[in-house]
Amino acid sequence: MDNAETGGAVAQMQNRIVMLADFDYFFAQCEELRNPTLKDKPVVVGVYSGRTAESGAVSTSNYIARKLGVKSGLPLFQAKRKLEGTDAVFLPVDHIYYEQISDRIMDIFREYAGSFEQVSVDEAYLDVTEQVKSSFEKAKEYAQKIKAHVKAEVGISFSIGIGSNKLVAKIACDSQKPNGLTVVLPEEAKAFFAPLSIDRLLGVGKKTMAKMDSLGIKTINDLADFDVQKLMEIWGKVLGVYFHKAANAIDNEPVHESSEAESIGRIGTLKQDSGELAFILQKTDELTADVAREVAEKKLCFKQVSIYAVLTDLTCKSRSITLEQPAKDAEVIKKNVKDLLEKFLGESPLDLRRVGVKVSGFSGEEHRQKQLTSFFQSG
Ligand code: DGT
Ligand code: CA
Ligand code: CA
Repeated sequence: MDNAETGGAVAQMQNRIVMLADFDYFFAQCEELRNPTLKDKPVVVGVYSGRTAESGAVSTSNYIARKLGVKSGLPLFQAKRKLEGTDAVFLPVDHIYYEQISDRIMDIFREYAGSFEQVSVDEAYLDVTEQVKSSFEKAKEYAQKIKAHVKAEVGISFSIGIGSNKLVAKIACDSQKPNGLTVVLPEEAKAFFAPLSIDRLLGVGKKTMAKMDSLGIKTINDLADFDVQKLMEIWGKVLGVYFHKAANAIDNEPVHESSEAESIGRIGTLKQDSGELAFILQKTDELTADVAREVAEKKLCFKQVSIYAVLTDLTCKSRSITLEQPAKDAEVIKKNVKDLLEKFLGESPLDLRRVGVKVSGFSGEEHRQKQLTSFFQSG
């Protein structure tokens, strides 16, 4: 290999362009999407623990509610108190609906990305190096195009951070929400990180933060300047080196389609509300066929089968069963869905409006391979 070639390979590694997209106030935005009259009201999506009508915590809230002090994690009774006298709307989480919207957006992202990695229901990395020919200027326009596409097709807004690696993209994205678009050029990254608190780095939790604080490390700049040998003595080689590199905005982790779905599911609306097993099974059989097809494509085996039911009062219920042996066939899904549904219908006083089928607890050749790879990468 001659010098020019080696130089080229290094340059290519250095000129990566990575985006992190994070959907704005996601669960609450989904609720606004299905009911636009919510948009000018405080909206709180809560996880109701079910013991009393008031017990539970805020999952997320829209920005109107946030301005009034209602944020993720706040107990619901406190949220109610803070929003007393307003026309606030409280809603229960509807994960299936949010996942459906998320899936549609992720599919659009895939069209734009060279490599793609979904991190959670509302976050994904896109490596767009080739698509924008290593130009940050083009990357910014490209991001605007993706935002406009998703807004027009799905109706959801999100924030994007752009940087030369995943870490910079993530920190850039967090710096400006909602509907943000933040570009941090490679030569700006260290200065951009410098004043931030160390807990902005992945892996710095409360305990690590307290320890670093006792060493006089408060900002990312303090950490970047701290002797890497000492970091390694305290946290071990892997973590010590990671902290040092992260503080210096260095991150070589590739964007890769991760072991992806932890579950595969489909949901559909019944032609009419119903509590009748045979009628509902027509729908679940259709959904099962789709689920089984995806399971086969991905060469997976599953150990859990679940049903979802959205009732006429719009509450959402689910039931699951764990199989004795991992399975991969549609017939296994069908049989268990039928058993679960039969039992559920016997207990439910209300008819069903929508119904869903899901499998999870995956194993299988590809799944095992991916787990091994990610184990060695993280070690
Ligand atoms: P953002 O990104 O600041 O505009 O707002 P979100 O709501 O999208 O927040 P994010 O990205 O941290 O979380 C994505 C979703 O995860 C959010 O819509 C609801 C859920 N979530 C976040 N924090 C909590 C929490 O503390 N408890 C529960 N139950 N769910 C949470
Ligand atoms: Ca978000
Ligand atoms: Ca997020």
